[in-house]
Amino acid sequence: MTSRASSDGTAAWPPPVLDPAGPFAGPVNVLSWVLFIGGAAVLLVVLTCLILALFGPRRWRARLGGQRLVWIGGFAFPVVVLSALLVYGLGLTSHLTQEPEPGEMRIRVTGEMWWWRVAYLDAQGRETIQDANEVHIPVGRTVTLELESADVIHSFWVPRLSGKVDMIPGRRNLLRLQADAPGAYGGQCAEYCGGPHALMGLVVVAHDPAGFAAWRAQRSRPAPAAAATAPGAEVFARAGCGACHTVAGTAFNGQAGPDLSHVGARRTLGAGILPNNQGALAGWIADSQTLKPGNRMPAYPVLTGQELRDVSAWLGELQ
Ligand code: HEC
Ligand SMILES: [Cu+2]
Repeated sequence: MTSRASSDGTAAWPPPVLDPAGPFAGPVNVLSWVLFIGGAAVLLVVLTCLILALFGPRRWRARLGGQRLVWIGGFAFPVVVLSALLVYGLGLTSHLTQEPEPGEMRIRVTGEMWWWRVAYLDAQGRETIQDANEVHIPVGRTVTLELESADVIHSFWVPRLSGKVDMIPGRRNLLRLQADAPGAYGGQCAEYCGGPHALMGLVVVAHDPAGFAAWRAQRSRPAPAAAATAPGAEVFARAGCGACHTVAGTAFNGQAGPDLSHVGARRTLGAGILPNNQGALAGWIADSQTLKPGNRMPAYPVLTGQELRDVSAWLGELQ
């Protein structure tokens, strides 16, 4: 089994589902409990009726055997209860998927088999910062995600920060989220999308306002161009990694895989499945097919130990 990136305290795995950490996750939590408790109460009543109908006194058995019960318990009750729950649920959660208010921060997250493409948008909706598998937000502010898919249906789900919304090819779905406290919040693709679907995780990192401003300033600066002369960069070029990966400030501009311009700063590798360090980087590059079977990056058994050390050291420095 692959070890999830939880042991180093970056983001709890699996992400706790009934532990809201923001104003959009709160109503989902309330609705969940209403449904659990309501469902349990109905089950209890149904089982009681069943036991009475089978083993109860004759008078009860006669009553439970009549047509009246079918009309009331089998028709009127479900229609009333389910309609009420639908209206209640929609009222409680409709603001989660509203259009963003003017000035609200927007981030586009695109589901890919089996990772997440992330782009921060400016006020005009143009993509500014590019990233992958990690979403950075400021604490206490509402952020609207534009959820899209590049291939099949995925589902974006960071349970502590908001609800769960499908990412559908050719559509743009909205989901708002907000974190009350700084920290790393785990997420998971929640719609079966083939092969390594269960290994398609992500992390949302909430920064205090100053930390977020620093993060954004650092990401907005152009990358230093000299990075491309290191031995690791030569391995990267020789092995053809640039066909699929972009590294800002170099000629590598592939689009098929995650942007690696700041891969060294990520908390995880392989979309949430491994804690990020140089050993994990080297292990991933040598044989990601063992760590995440079926993913779309080939294994590189041809690389020597030295080449793996060089390329992983170089990538680790891309902060
Ligand atoms: C055919 C395209 C392709 C090539 C060539 C390729 N990769 Fe990848 N790479 C991917 C894809 C796709 C992923 C995402 C895998 C996943 O998580 O499902 C990935 C993931 C990664 C990651 C993890 C990124 C993250 O944030 O999780 C690293 C690091 C990486 N590749 C490095 C390399 C290096 C180094 C090479 C060359 C030796 C290379 N890749 C060659 C497609 C490619
Ligand atoms: Cu998915």
